[in-house]
Amino acid sequence: MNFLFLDALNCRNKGRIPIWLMRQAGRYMPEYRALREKHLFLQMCHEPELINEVTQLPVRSFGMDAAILFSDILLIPEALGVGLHFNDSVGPVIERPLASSSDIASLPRIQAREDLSYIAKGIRLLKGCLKVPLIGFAGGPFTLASYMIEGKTDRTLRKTKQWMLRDPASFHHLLSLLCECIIGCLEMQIEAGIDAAQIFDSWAGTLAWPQFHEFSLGYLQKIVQRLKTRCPVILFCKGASAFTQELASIHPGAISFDWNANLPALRRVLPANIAFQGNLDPDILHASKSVICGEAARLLNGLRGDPGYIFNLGHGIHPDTPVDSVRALVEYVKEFS
Ligand code: 1CP
Repeated sequence: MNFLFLDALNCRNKGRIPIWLMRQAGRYMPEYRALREKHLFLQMCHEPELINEVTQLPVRSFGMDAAILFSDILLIPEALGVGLHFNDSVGPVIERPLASSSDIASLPRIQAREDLSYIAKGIRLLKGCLKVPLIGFAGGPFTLASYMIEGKTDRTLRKTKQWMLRDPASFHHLLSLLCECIIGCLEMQIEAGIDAAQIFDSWAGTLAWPQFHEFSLGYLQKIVQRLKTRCPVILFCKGASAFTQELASIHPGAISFDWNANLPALRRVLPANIAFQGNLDPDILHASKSVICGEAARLLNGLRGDPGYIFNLGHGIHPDTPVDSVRALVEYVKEFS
């Protein structure tokens, strides 16, 4: 078993810096595209054998130091009955987006262990064969609420923020309901064997500072408090560097930063017992090998010897990323000393 990732997450890594990449199992990999020719994305998420196979693809091809469960944050909204499909050109589509507070009131109560049991089955299969730690995950309440209201990816989140400001009580009602579903889903994943959990509150960075406190942070705190004694929790928000102090104040195991952050400088303001992850710009993987290694070296040199640093991208790998660039990056980070 390779423990580098877990040691770093516990801020006691004395070996080389571990690496894994957000969206490491995805369309940039030829083996993934071959499977996608035979199955719809959602079928792949629902089928434990395929969860097992796809999760392992990047670990086998590149020697990543951690595996992230092949799944999606939108499986909770799907279980809540709002209808979900993935369109190759527009991405996720929620078929019946929430439009009023009565839509929230009529959402069913779900039990993760029953309604999302296929995820636990996939985790159990993986735990029988993986030689690296397994990261489970869920979306953050604000990010899930935004998909359920917008109906698709829309970086402005105008409908969501207008609802939040017009009727904060019903918006909080939705966030509370989602928070319980997320905790239930992650407790199920922990019982099935994940070694760490990452919360993707990807779109919380669109919030103003007081809004972030009110509509994201308090719910993230509840999730961290409920889970942290059972498994380390990593928080990811795009734009998190503006909220570093706030995220640190809820004592997660680690914070994952996007590429805006000056990571070596942030390390100096983060408590030493919080690990941190990131933050190479995924676009750099489209540059030449020497630029990729040069940018990786800049980060690695700035954080050399830090017992709580995990190398990653600042957000997910783009589907058109050259596979040889990913290989070159992973080899470079693993050989760096
Ligand atoms: O084959 C395909 O067409 C599907 C592409 C794909 C994949 C491989 C989607 C659709 N989701 C995933 C897997 C996925 N999603 C993982 C797996 C583990 C990994 O390899 O990292 C994870 C962690 C996610 C999480 C996820 N899904 C997030 C949060 C992370 C982030 O990027 O901020 C979000 C917002 C989603 C929604 C989603 N699922 C898929 C798409 C295209 C999107 C929209 C994301 C966007 O618009 O950027």
